[in-house]
Amino acid sequence: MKYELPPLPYAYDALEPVIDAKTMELHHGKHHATYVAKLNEALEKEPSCADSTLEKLLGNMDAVPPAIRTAVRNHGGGHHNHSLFWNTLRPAREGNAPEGMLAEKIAGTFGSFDIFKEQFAKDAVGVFGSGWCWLALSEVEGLKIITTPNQDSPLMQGLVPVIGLDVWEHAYYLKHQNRRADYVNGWWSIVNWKEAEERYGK
Ligand code: MN3
Repeated sequence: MKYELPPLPYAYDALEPVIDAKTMELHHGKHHATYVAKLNEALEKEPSCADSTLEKLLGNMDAVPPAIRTAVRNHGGGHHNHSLFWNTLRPAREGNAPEGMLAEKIAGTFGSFDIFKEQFAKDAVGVFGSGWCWLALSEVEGLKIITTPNQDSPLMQGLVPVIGLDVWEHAYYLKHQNRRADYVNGWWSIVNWKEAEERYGK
């Protein structure tokens, strides 16, 4: 199966002022498109992987043939991470917060939504180099905050990503330069919690 760059569910400028249109254009149209192209290129070399889903490949990296394992890790992870990222964003609004069951679980797990935000932001800002910060679901431990380097997916640790924040410099540098904390802080207003809740429910 050939993977395709999914269209954004909103316009390039929809996430202004947190994420500027130019960043979105490059991030989606160049960075994400490259992950898709290189993932396809790798999979063409290994027809044995053709019938698997990307989730299955990422969830069992040891089963991926060594010849394409690094490519699947980087570009398959990149495609999966970014597809999730775009879908869990929405235009900014004040007082943006989860509702319903996910809100209850976050409060129950971390103490309150504010404590969760504080802990998540600290971990996101603290990622050294390029990577991601996630709210992920473990079958055993429930909700947890984790970070991953590069394009590693929580699926590689047997966790299901609920929301993720891309903290690679390409995600924020044009607008925020070195101020990653400003980007993280602004991101709270554009999280699509409705989508996150649906993901959590599944
Ligand atoms: Mn990115």
